[in-house]
Amino acid sequence: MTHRPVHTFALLAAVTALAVGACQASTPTAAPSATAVLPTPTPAAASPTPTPFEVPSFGPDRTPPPASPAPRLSQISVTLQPFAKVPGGPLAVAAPDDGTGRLFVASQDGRIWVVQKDGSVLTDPMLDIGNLVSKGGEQGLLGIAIHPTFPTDPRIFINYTDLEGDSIVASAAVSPDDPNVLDPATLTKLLFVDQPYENHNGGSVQFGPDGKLYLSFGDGGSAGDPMGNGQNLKRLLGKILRIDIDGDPAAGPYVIPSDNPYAKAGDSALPEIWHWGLRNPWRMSFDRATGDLWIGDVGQDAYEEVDVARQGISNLNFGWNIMEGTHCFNQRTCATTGLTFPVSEYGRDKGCTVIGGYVYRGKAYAMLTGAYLFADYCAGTIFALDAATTGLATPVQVGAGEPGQISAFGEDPNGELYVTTLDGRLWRVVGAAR
Ligand SMILES: [Ca+2]
Repeated sequence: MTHRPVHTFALLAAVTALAVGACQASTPTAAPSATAVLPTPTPAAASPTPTPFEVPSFGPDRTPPPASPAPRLSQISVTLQPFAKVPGGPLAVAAPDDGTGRLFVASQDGRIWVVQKDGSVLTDPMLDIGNLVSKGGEQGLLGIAIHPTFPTDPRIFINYTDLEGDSIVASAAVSPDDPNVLDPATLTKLLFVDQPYENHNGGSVQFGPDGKLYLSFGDGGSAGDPMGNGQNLKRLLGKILRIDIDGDPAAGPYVIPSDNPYAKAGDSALPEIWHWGLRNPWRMSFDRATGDLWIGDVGQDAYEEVDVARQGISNLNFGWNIMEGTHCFNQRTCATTGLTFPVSEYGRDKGCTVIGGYVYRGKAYAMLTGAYLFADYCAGTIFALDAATTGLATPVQVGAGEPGQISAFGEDPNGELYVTTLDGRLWRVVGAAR
């Protein structure tokens, strides 16, 4: 098969002059037929058994809301209300649940900004690691998460590409002298992942309801996953990882939770792996009401997809690079046994790079409750799904944002949502009936 044109994650490339070689698409070839008949599935190696883990109670402000009717997606609209201006290409939001109303916004250029509850932005960044970070294209400071017990535990966690283009997960602690400063002297590297190409770095960092740290990594880049990382359990690329950062420091920078599916796999699989078969899971989130993990996995040439792992389920193989969405990608070996299909997908008629969002659980816009909101970077479209969907759901357009700019969603302690755009703005998500 001829070399496929490289889609996509044009994200970020749009805001930099950096022309990543792999992003210079050749003449597109015909997309795989949407009606292609799947070959007879061949038996897969031992199909993984989803493993439940125990989820502790959600805490006083994490009480699941009472059962509510399914969101009426055709009757809601979402608009973006300007809230703050954030320099450097904002692309990730974390909110400390400490009563201050602050938001910590990470920008691609290596800075973290403090946005106060009135939308003003502190003059000095909370942290500036611009001198440690490769920037442009899909590289940079890519993710941020705050320790669940913050500020008792003063650490925040970040994922960035270093000057060699490799991925680093690190922590830094808030200064005891200033709650708006992360002490650079406390910067501690936790995890290193070699990146063979510049694109598909993933980069999302989230704490689960179980208090463990979840990390998303893309397949390593180029196009079509030439190294086969997505399906290789001996690589951290193309995976969601789960680590425990509250272990005994003497045991190392993190420890492997004993209930990780490959915790005791020896040489056959890496113990950090939680889910696999992903291409570029740029943004992911947990539904605070259910504990479900939602993943926006950026597609290759034809299909963008949304994946979900219901609460407590591990070891799902989301199919890349055997499948792109629900369609065979590698036609010669399209063995679908054991694969988990997306809960939603869309084609090039609707966009080209999915930006994973959040299930709305706030109080301000009841009509959005239970809707998973996400976006397409290229089109600027805001989509919704019923978070309780049990089949393949068609995304419903509920709004329009900034084409070529939407980089992420964020959630505050009240469950209200935000959107970042690479042109330097933070927006509030506002719901209405239509
Ligand atoms: Ca998939």
